[in-house]
Amino acid sequence: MLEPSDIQGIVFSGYQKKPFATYLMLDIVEPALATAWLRSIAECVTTGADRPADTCLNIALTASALTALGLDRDALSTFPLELREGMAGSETRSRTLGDVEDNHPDSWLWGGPNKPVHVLLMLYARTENLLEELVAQQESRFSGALRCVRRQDTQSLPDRREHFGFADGIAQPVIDGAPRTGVLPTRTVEAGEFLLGHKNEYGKLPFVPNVAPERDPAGQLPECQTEGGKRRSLGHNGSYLVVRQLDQHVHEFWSYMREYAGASGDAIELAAKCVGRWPSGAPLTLSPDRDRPALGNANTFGYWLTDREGQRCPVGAHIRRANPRDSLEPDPHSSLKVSDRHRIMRRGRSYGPAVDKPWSCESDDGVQRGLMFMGVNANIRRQFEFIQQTWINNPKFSGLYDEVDPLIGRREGIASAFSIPSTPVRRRCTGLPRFVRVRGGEYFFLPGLRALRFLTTLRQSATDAEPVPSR
Ligand code: N7H
Repeated sequence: MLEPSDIQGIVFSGYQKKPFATYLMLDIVEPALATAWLRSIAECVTTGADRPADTCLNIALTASALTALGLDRDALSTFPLELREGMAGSETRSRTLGDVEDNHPDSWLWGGPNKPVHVLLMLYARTENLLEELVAQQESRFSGALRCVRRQDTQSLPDRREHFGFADGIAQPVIDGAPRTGVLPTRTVEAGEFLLGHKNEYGKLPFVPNVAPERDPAGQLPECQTEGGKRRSLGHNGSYLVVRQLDQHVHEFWSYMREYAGASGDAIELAAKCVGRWPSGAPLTLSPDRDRPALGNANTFGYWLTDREGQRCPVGAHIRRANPRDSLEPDPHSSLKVSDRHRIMRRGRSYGPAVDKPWSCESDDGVQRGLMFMGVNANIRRQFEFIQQTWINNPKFSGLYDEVDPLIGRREGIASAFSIPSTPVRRRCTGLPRFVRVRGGEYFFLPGLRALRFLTTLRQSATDAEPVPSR
């Protein structure tokens, strides 16, 4: 049984009924004040059991924040290396993620070595006014304790589109045992893929961050099952949040599509081949020749039976790389099992003003816009990083040999091509420019509510409080 009241709401919901959202990236300047602030915030966090009419608030913390709040080294060392190092923590990780050259953390607007953040405050509201009130209220609450490194407002685009003009947020894993609101019964994924302390797709209870029992004298945290009950589980009902600020170059994208489609071709069809869905969301594999908005929500499809070679949805299309479903070798059943071990719950939102009719966009207006990508997963290495490294940025993905994801794949050191299987011969687009640039990012711990409250008690008892770390 899941305990929604101990789980932050963002695990279960993208808060679509709250179309206005702002993300505040904060760093802790006064640890003792920050602890007091966190104590008051913990009571305002929206949980999976809440259905607030007007506003929602969720919070996530970096490894440096945990230290600043007084978590000892012993407990911190139980967090995975990815979290402890951070998204930009090593050159190896940056290369793994494709964060090199123009995407390198040195040039990020936040996160990375130059602008570290400790806390991510996610604020959502039903109206613009309610959001402004919420932001102002929060700013006055943390003032003196934390400093705002970056405020990122978001933008809900019409028809749930993202900036290139495609419907987004359609294919999401359904968590086994989660409160379902209006979701048709479908294939579910074990809760442990998105929540710590629960069984995952390997049928295992994976290792969970934990603390020594003497650090939790009041017994606020549950016993840690993987440690035979000898330690307390800090991770229980928590998760990890991957955040990446991705600028989108809409003009670049559509001028490439128009140029490559040629006078007799269809730029929208070519772009749909790159995405794997038509602008309405209709999957190419179900409707290969034209957009059919009636299929805009379709999500129960595979590739193996009808589209193994990618004649409908190219093997290298974005959605097929990000979730190959049943199309991996050796057979559809094993493939689905493998794919289910690399799912991610996408909770991102767009930022920057929408481009009117992006497909006919004639010039670059120079305005910053993009996607604040947010992915919830219980194992950053096996889920987000695997998708990014082994599927999206892998030139040898599924029988391909020298190309990467056409939308978001890296561009350095590879042919920057995209193959479209067709009869009698495949079509091949070359010289794809960079359509997306990484402008910031970080890995966060998304604590459960009990863990969040526990984190506000550490400084009262800590005698060995450490100074605020920069990372
Ligand atoms: Fe992607 N886009 O708008 O073109 N994505 N994505 N994504 N993406 C999807 O199925 C997009 C990014 C996934 O289960 C759709 O909801 C853009 C990252 C996954 O079939 C569209 C950016 C990662 C899926 C886009 C971006 C992913 C998916 C189809 C960056 C993970 C579900 C709508 C600016 C590393 C696949 C839908 C499935 C779908 C777009 C980034 C992952 C339209 C513009 C960084 C797992």
